[in-house]
Amino acid sequence: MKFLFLDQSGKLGGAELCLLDIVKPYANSCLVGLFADGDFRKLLETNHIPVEVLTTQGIKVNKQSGLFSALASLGQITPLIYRVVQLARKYDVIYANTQKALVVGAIASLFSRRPLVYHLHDILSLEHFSKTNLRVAMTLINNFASLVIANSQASKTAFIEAGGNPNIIEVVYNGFEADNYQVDEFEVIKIREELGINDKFVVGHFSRLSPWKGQHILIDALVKCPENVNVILVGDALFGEDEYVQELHQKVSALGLEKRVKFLGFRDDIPLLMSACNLVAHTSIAPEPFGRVIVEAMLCGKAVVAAKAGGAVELVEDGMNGFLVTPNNPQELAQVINNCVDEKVSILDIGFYGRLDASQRFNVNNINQQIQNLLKSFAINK
Ligand code: UPG
Repeated sequence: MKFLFLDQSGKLGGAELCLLDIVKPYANSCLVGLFADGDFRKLLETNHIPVEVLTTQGIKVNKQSGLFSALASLGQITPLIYRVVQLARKYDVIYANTQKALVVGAIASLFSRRPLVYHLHDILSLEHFSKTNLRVAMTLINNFASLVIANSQASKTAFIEAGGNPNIIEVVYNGFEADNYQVDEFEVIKIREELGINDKFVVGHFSRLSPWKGQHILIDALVKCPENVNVILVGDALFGEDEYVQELHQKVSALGLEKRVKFLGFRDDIPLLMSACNLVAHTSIAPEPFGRVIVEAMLCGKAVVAAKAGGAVELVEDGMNGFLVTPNNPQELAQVINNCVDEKVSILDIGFYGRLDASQRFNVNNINQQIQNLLKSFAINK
């Protein structure tokens, strides 16, 4: 079977990093079509995955867009749809990995008569999407997708609650190569020195800078922690959240935390930076669909404290392989951080168990096998 994978982003978000692992076994029988150029294209090329940037014109619709901009964007994407229809005829299945890829993929599936698989990386609810976008997504999925792969039970549940067809959806978690998260202890000492955090208790936050990822919650919690607790914020605004970045900087200055909070921007050495932390915080204020960072922290042997909602609840067992706190509650988050600083809980034990647990549950080979089995049985039933 030959696959045409579609993804709207040239940037490296969680959906793109997940797709990279999924496409590897299909390197000889697929094409990844992107709707923007960027680092994702380069990473696919480095991994010898056939990739083509299908348009250089940005699609000006986001998760909160209303009906007007959704309709206006249709004109914009007509040449792209035409190109995807042509391409799809050379492949057996269209696999859409993002919401804009779903829109284009659904229309292309209709004209090329190729089945559509949709990888759902989102919680389809009004907390994340405008009413229009939600309605468009549900209509397209229910009418065009033959299979939906949800990244967590939480994403599946939200899909069904939003009116999605329960007979077409299966849960498959993101997969990870555990060896990629083993870091030389010497490198860890070096990076802690470089960052000037040698003698600090370091809490790391690893996400694009975006209001719903809740970096501000960690900053608010930091005020309630002792001086030797420092924060590193790893990630950048990927999708135009520049105002939020400014707000974060202003907040850090207003609270006099400049020496205790470091903005490191987007980095490609996540395992090293995570290994340099004492604790990893995951502070999304809306339910996180899956939460790659949580699993990655576990694979680095680090305790993780995560907001208790969405997919995070499926990944973290409170007190066993991490901690769960009420979302949007800096006070509770500070309490957990302070317990870890005071060694009231053993973050080493939690990190040790987390690594063991995550390397078994999220093994990339097993996960890829699950996806391949789904795609195979789906092809047989077609
Ligand atoms: N990351 C970097 N460099 C940085 C910051 C982050 O490589 O500077 C990585 C990070 O290690 C992680 C990824 O970026 O692997 C971000 O993952 P996540 O926050 O989970 O992804 P989202 O971009 O929010 O993507 C969506 C869902 C998320 C789900 C993911 C995969 O929101 O819940 O885990 O898709 O299904």
